Amino acid sequence: MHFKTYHFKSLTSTQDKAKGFAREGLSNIVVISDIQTKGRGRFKRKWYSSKGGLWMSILLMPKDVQNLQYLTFAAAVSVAKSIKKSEKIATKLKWPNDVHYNGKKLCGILTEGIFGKKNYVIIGIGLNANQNKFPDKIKNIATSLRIIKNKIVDIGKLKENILREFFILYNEFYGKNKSKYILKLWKQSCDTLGKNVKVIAINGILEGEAVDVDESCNLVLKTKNNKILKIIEGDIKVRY
Ligand code: BT5
Repeated sequence: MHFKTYHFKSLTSTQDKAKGFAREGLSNIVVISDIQTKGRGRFKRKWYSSKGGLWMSILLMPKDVQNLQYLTFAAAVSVAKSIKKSEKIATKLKWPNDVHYNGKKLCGILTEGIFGKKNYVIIGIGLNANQNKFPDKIKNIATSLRIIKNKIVDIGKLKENILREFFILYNEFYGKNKSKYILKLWKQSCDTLGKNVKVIAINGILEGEAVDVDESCNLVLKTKNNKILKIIEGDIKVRY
């Protein structure tokens, strides 16, 4: 698929810029910014976006907008594969939207939909690449490729690889009845399954074994009393 890339020095958020393009009726656009002054995560949380990271958003107009979580998974798989390829680092995926290394967050993904006469989707990828330190608030939970490798990495090459991998998955496997393959790939690199997790869901904290991620991308949790629960969204804490 043909897409156009726009690279900025500074933006509030690449998601916002991509939304602006969507308002103009445009799609198949990749927005990148060296820094973000108002980078965000899920539930309006702050995403620290200093210079050195790869901050990008992919704006698409998919036919199928039934389950956007598959796009989050496709992005996570693409990031992990690209890091493996260019940096030889084996990362793991954590439900629902993280790529991590030894339990520290390396990359977060934010998928947002704009629904109306036309439906747009914006997949935001935030990858800590060349930062060598983090603000106090996240220094114990975040890491970067530079910290892991102790050297500067080639962000341009990573970006190219991630986009190539992502568009292969999007073009060939995203959509009705096809997305299972994305889930399969995601599960192969996920290390949440089989572990005891604490789920911080919208309506409270739950504990149990993460037994599966189902075809709607929900986390399937087995509690101590053998109850099966499906978690649609939330955060999980896994002990590594
Ligand atoms: C995410 O949210 O992980 C999605 C992050 C998406 C960022 C990209 S960058 C390009 C695009 N433009 C944007 O404005 N956003 C997207 P969530 O799962 O809610 O995680 C947010 C939490 O991660 C925060 O509450 C912090 O605890 C932590 N955090 C913030 N900045 C971080 C960073 N740079 N590295 C690791 N963890 C971070």
